Amino acid sequence: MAVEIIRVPDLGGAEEVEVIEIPVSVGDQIAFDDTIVVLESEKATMELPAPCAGKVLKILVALGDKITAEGVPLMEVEAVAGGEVAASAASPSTEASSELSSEPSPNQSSKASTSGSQAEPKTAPPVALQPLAVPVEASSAGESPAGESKATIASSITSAKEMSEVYAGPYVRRLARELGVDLTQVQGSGPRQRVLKEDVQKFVKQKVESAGGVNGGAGGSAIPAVPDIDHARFGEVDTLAMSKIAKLTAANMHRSWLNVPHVTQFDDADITDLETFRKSLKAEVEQRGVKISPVPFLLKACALALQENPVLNRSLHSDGEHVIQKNYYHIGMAVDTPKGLMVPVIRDVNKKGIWELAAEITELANKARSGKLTVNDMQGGCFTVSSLGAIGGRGFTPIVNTPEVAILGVSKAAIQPVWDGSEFAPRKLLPLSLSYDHRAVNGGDAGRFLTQLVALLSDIRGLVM
Ligand code: CAO
Repeated sequence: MAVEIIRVPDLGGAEEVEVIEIPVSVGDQIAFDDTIVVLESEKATMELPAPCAGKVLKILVALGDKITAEGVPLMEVEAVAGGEVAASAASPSTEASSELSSEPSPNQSSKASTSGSQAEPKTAPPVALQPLAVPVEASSAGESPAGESKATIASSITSAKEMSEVYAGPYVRRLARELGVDLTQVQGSGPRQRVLKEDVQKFVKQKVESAGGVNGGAGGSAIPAVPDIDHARFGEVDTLAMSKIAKLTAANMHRSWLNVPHVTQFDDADITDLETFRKSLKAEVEQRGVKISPVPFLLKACALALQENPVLNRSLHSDGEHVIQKNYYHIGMAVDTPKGLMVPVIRDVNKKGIWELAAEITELANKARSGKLTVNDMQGGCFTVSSLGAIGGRGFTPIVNTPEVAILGVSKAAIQPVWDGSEFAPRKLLPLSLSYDHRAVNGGDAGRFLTQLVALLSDIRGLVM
């Protein structure tokens, strides 16, 4: 491995340049073309690319050093074995104009000097520095940064507007591009508000923190995107359009999932007696022509439990200072339709009897399935019941239907052995899962609600009294 000394190339006519950034440290592995030093003249900023790959052994200049001539040694690099010194020292966006030799040629004499640096110049590599970022005052009237006569403005600066708005070098611009940072949003802390690498890093850190990534701040959207996959590479696929309802449901679920700190609590209600009672209604069901499933009992029990546990009958106010206590008991009921999930709302459930509720459930479910629900039918809910009992499953964690603060998931009831104190008895247990917004509802509130709900369903006298 050869030790290469990287030197300042031709200053392109500038009388003095200042070392304003050193984006590498001793010990860093650098690749060919990596930016190793950024220099600034009176009118332009110049980024020096590494002419070889290797390990930084010594940095021979310091921030603030003034360089007045070419040839000043900048860095000692242990070049990788077999790695040749690059034929170009120009920026990646410009053509090489000549060779930047890491070793001074014998007939080259030192013309360079620095102030504040310990380095002594030895050679003058014959390559022009390219001005890559232009300070505000040099960017007007289409004037090229004339002090650097051979200079061209790098293509990384794409518009005059950008040039006049942001004062930053290509290294910083590239870093910003890689991190998706809009440089016009970044406050520069360098000379003449030049945006430095540290400014971009600080900006990203602040964004991450304000998005809740580190300090748990409120809101934010720093969510990594799911990569797009070409599924057809793995087999035959069809791309189907989503229905309006499916798109709306997806948006609502996403919003709730991102905004609401969910907790889900589980319990089983012993509905053996409820089921016996329900089956005893068979003749009346036929006579009235109204079908009764466990769902109207569930709605009624929820309304009563909400009355006793008003914390679950609230919505959070958007000002973050208040909650809205609802003194009515309108309950949404999730309906599975061919076009997607719909949630019609049954109003004043606490004031209605089981037959009335059963009739309304059937009517609203039919309207949902035939696409006849009105907007009004789906507004004003305080709480939602999602019953998958007829479909199956032992439990699930429903997503709160915001701005409500709680939702009840109902799974399939099944007969199970229950210890009654002296023996196991076959009882019909209904699995319940209560998800709630932990910003509005504490575990104690949810526990009391669910315990009361279980009690009401297990002894339906409480429901009808
Ligand atoms: N356990 C066991 N059986 C149950 C049950 C339960 N928890 N709940 C209902 N059933 C039975 C009923 O007893 C009835 O059977 P019988 O006629 O033998 O008595 C049958 O299932 C009726 O089911 P149903 O679906 O016709 O009526 P329902 O009143 O139970 O439910 C409705 C109405 C609208 C809630 C339901 O049809 C529905 O759409 N559920 C899906 C909700 C949903 O998709 N939730 C997920 C949302 S989040 O993705």
